[in-house]
Amino acid sequence: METGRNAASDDAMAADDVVVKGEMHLIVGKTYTFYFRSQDVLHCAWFPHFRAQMNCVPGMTTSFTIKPTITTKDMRLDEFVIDHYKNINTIHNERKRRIGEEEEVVEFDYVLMCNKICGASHSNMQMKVVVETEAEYKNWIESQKRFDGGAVSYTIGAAATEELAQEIED
Ligand SMILES: [Cu+2]
Repeated sequence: METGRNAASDDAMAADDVVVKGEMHLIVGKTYTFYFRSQDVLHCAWFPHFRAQMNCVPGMTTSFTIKPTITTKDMRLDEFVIDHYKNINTIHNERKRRIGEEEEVVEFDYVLMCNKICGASHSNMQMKVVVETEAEYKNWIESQKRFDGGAVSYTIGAAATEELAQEIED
């Protein structure tokens, strides 16, 4: 039974969960269904580049299904994205120089943000999203730790099998 925010630490079934902070990795071409809940107030999960958003409502579960089709690396090679980020970096670094900070180069990343003004920490509610090949995903996930501290093992092809099963069900 779920008893609170850290309930997973009391649940032996959570031992092989992989809990990561700050970014989400998705395999290109795989279908994902996200389920949303809220433990406090109304939030809104927004993937602006995927044109997908959904309210996260206390007391109920909402969801949407997406299939990312372009990797982060390929997006960074897109002419429009290159031009757009050239402009962003020009404006960004003009400001950096004006306030005496070191210049930096910002690159395109997919992002997940909260799209409801939900409270004082609203502007912290954003996360980098990396869309990558399954081989790249395997490298990344296997560099993470399981909830119980153990090593993570990922089998290439497991995601394709899951997707096939889902399409058959539909
Ligand atoms: Cu918010």
